[in-house]
Amino acid sequence: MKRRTFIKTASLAGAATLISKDSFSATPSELRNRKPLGGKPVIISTWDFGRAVPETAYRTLTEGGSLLDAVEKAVMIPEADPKITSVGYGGYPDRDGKVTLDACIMNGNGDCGSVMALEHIVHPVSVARLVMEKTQHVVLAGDGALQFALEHGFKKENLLTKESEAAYKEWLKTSNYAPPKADSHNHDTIGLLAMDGKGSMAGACTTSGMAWKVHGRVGDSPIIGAGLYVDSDVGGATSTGIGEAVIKVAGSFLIVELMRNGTSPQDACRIALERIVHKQPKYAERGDFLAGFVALRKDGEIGALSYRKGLQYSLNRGGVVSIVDAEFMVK
Ligand code: SD4
Repeated sequence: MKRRTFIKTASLAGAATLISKDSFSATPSELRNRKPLGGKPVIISTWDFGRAVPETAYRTLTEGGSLLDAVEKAVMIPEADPKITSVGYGGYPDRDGKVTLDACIMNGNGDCGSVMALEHIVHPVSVARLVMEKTQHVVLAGDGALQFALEHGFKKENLLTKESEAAYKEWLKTSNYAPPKADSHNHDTIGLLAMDGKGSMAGACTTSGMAWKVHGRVGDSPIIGAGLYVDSDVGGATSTGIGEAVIKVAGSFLIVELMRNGTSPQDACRIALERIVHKQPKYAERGDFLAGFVALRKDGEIGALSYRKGLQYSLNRGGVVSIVDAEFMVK
């Protein structure tokens, strides 16, 4: 079989289709269990934001950059892309027409920084990194975060594109708040985890959050432990989907702690999603509820699971990139 055209449908109920766009044909479970190749880096991120994302993170590491450089540079790609309506520049605004961005960054020693509801800055992840490196704090929010960014040389920009403004005007006709369905056409938040060849890790997560949200709403993505958590002793996890649901179970922290206690990354993702719908059955009742996690354990084993079908993840294992449909829990 030609690797480029390899498409395999897993036969297990609820299992997903693997799309291997490159030279890496394996089932999701084979991918999950593959160990780090000769001590080479492993990168995993939510959705398919293009090959440049996992390639950039990998190249940064192999060219001697730090883990923080790797995760920051990789997620800056969708942040700057005006066509991506769920991250950074071009992201859909809130119900007042304002684009407010959430982002965080964390390394495996527990150093972390975060910005919440930040306006006018194309690269919130870079501001989050500066919060971590230049202040005694972890989180800056709203106007204070903007002031901090401007003081550190970031340029104030209009993040609304012609297209996102047109979408907002269309939405205003009904002003009906319904979080957009998360699927591969509505590319969602990027959460990215990177491990170097020695098992040290870092992660970043960045988003424009839910379109048409209440002004000032902050999702899971910039909340350490909800949208992202990394511990080089164990591994990391990051999330996408309805942030409120993920916050309620401290999803990423939960997954890392489960892995610490011996649960596999895939089972840890499943337990976190089960926890959400066990505690809050209303989410399971919603036909379009989507939350998903990706996880990376120190030995290179990965997990990736969404509540409903639709999540993809990007993987770069030892320099080989694959874009994979994640397994899901319910049809
Ligand atoms: C949020 N989790 O703000 C993010 C956005 C997202 O599907 O991933 N939406 O809730």
